[in-house]
Amino acid sequence: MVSKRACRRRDDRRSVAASWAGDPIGWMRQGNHNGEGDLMRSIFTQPVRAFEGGATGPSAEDVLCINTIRTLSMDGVQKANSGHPGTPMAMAAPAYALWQNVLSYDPADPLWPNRDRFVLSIGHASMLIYSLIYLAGIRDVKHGTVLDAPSLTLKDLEQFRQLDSRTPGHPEYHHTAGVETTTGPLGQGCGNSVGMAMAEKWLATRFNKPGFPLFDYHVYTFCGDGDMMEGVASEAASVAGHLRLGNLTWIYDSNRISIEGSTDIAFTENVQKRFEGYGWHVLEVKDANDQAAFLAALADAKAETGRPTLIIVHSVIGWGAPHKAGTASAHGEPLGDAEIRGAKKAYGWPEDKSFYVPDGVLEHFQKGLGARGAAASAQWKALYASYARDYPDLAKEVDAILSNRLPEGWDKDIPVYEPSAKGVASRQSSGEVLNAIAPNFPWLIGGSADLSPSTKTNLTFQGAGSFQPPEWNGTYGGRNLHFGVREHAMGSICNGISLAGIRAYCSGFLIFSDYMKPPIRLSALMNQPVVYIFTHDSIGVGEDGPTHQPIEQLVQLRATPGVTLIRPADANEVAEAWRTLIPMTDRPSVLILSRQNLPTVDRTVYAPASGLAKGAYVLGDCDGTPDVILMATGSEVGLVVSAYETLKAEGVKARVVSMPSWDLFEAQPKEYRDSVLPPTVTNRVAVEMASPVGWDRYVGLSGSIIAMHGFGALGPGRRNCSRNSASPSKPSWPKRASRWPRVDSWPGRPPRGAPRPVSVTERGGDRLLAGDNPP
Ligand SMILES: Cc1ncc(C[n+]2csc(CCOP(=O)(O)OP(=O)(O)O)c2C)c(N)n1
Ligand SMILES: [Mg+2]
Repeated sequence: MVSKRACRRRDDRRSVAASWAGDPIGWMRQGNHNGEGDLMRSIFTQPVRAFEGGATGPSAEDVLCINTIRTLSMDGVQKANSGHPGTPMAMAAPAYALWQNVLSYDPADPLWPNRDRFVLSIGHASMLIYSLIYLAGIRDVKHGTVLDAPSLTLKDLEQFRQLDSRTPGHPEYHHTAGVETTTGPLGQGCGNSVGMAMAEKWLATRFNKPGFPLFDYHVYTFCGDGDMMEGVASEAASVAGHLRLGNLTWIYDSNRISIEGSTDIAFTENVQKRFEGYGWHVLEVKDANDQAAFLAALADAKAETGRPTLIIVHSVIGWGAPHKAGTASAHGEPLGDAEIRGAKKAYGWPEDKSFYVPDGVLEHFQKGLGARGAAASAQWKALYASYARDYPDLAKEVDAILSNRLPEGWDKDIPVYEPSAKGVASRQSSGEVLNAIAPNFPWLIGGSADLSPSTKTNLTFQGAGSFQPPEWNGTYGGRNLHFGVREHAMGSICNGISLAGIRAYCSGFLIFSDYMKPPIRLSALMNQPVVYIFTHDSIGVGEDGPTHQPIEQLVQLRATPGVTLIRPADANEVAEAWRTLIPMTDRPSVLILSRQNLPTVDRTVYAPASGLAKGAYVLGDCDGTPDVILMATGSEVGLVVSAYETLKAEGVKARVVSMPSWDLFEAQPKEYRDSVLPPTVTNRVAVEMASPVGWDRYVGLSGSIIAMHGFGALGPGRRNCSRNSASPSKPSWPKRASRWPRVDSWPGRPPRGAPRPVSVTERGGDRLLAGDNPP
């Protein structure tokens, strides 16, 4: 017997009695997802029994499969002694119904391009997807090849959360075949799924031809209360509603429990109305175990092609656990032996067996999901073979997309810029280079968070078009994406687009990269080559004031493993930056661009911009060993070049190094790095209009860093930068190092209580001219 749970009521006047006639499961519960009506949950009035089948119920085999998922999940968490058992137990039934009856997925070919996508945005419920992957017999994939071996074995499930296991705590893309995206940070899977649905629309518009529906897959996302609370999911839902993505279905596990207990303490809004407001089609399934109702909702969702669908599914977390069902303690800790035995008893399961997979379960999956997926993928492959005969050029593109190759000649029109003292803003030259590449790279698509006139990322050539639904007089084949003012979703969506093989870029002001940290990090974790373009890269933004002046953003981005950051110094470095980053298809890149003009360096006098590919290079040099090395990135390279010229004229042996990418530089062999920054030359100055953190690595203990310690100041950009001698507009460098600018040489508003910055002089800057090379 399952004990009765204490009844928690929001309003005692409301009736808590509810009896669902004909409910085969034998538990009663009342309330809805909106916080309206009674909120009585997990009240068991009868023993929890396994499904009984019948007209609306699942078959005996189905029940066996569902309970196998539940018990594997419980056992996996218990053995690991950590994890989240409750939601896999509760959502096993809808997950099984979706996979077994609806999902178009061939377990024998997890790379089949037109497969439906399943995203587990509730990544903490990872045992759910691992159990499904195992039971469905999804094959393993290595380096883009499907192997004749399962992605997961029962042994892998037993290794849940262990070092080097195939079953990490949260599902990881590339690590476990069958996982479509890395999830765990709540809300991200939702954002990714919108990107995947957009990618499908784009692919269908470009490649589908009469009689050749090459791309018509559907994207299904399992999300929870946490996802519904996260802003990124709301932003993404708003985008999906606007874009009328009828190929997207979110299944919301409304168990009204999260870590701190009932969601009544923090989350009482009307989700249904919210999503209806976004333009979604909203359905409700009152009982997660009601297979018939859930399948009907899925059919309804599929039939609705003009709007995304949210299916709100009411469930009881930890369903079946005698004492923990419906409580937060079923969320994120092992159930314990007694609860596991009780739950197994309730399921009609052998209580003593662990990781038990009854005979016939694997076969049953093969009869449903397996057979349906195999037929669909075989049919698609035959279709594609005739498509390749009829449309060879388009098929070539599809092949390149699917194998992560670049189109031939993508870089043939990248411009070369003439020297110019006036120069051009790097955001401007970047826009020009992007527009020179994009016509030769048809699946390079992207946009901005409402800033494309400023970030210069609009594709302006004939036929580029805007990605909009036909209802808004647009086409899903457009290449300019309009994310609206939704930076966080923009990054998350771009990860989803990228996971479909399309090359995605997005843009905004560098200061607002703060709003995009999670998706950038996930791009790196998933090796997705999203291009992040951030303009207005320094205090040169001026009039907008300190709120808009990036200081610590470069440090954060440089500190993110796997992210390549490039801050080019002039138009030709911008061109080289694009030439370098596009072939990097295994990692995200971040391009940092100026708002203000930057002089275009005369490459007949200084070294060619192709040096950018190595991250740092000697731009201007002296004969013999330099007495001082000046290094900078982006807009500050112009400053150090003028300092270099001044010092040179004074007979000082100086070297100037342009250092657009620490990451690329660190990837060079030691000999190269030492040739640029010889270890014996310790008189070094680094200049960057941003936080000094990290530059110590290159200037050493005796070097100097001219950087920012405050938040910048309010004022026109030129004046902001030129209030002292370190001026891009009026460069004039003191002859004596003792008069070099202080470390916080640019005007700034230091945070209250911040320590006084140390001056260059104090750090040994006067040794620069004295030629004293301390060890
Ligand atoms: C962005 C983010 N914040 C916090 C967490 C930590 N966390 C993991 S699960 C969870 C609660 C999620 O609640 P819900 O989605 O309702 O899941 P359920 O308890 O129903 O399984 C939290 C806060 C996280 N994974 N991601
Ligand atoms: Mg919940």
